[in-house]
Amino acid sequence: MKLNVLAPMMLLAYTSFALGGANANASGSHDHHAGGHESEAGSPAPAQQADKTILVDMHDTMKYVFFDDVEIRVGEVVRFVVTNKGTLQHEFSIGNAEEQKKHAEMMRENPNMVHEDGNTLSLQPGETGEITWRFAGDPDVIFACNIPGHFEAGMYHRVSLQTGAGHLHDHHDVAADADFVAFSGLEREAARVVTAFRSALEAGDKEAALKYLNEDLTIFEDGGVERSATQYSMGHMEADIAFFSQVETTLIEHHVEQLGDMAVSLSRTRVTGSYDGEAVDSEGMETVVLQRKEGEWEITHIHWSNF
Ligand SMILES: [Cu+2]
Repeated sequence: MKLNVLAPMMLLAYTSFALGGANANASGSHDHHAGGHESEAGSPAPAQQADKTILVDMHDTMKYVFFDDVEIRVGEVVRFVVTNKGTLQHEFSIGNAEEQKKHAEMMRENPNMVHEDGNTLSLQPGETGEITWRFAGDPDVIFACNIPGHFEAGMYHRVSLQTGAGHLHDHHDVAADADFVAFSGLEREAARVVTAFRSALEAGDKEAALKYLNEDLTIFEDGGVERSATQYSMGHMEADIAFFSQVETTLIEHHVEQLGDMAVSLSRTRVTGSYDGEAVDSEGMETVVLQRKEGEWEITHIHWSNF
């Protein structure tokens, strides 16, 4: 919500830059696109015609993080302000499924080509760029990074455009699936603490793991309660370390919200492999509450469940 407040300010800041639109970007390297690159999914538009602005982060985890619901109607003009949060180059390209497939093939054949068509933003690490797009035509739209290997690693986001006016929820289930974002807020400091704690458990480093726990924390686990870091270290912790160091855990979903000096982390993991000779294939859910004390984030509550 806070990010939305920034949008009008940023709009002012970008107006002069955006007047040239996508054509200005394209003119240097692709003369045949100088008239504006048409796509089955629509065409570039001037930023001042935008009906709304959507902020997007790109991460080396091959994920786009959208800071607003990606509910777009056919005919709507949307301005995307995109930041590359990673250490690799990434793209934010708009097209329909067929175009994105072709684009990916082209990039594979010619990995060093710089893509500056009107439908593609190509950003270096740390860079922010923007693209304003009028969605018209094919309602099956894919945002994709076509750097070789990235699309294949899951760096795309598919949306079905809403048709007609005022019927946003006609296709609610479909839209909910298409807009599902599995990872959000992972750039936050509190998210790093949760990840570091998990890594320490997996590495079997009890001392490192304990550094992230507030002494007065509460842990709910398997129907039991532990009411301090000391109690945990003398209780379940050994078993948790033994378990996590033997199995393979894969994050399915992870969201971190930070509100002042409090943060909440919600995650789901897939746990596979074997533990003490028994095959394991289960899902774990974890809720972690953190507090910031003297500038440092500490875990004050954990709730784990497995099924
Ligand atoms: Cu990428």
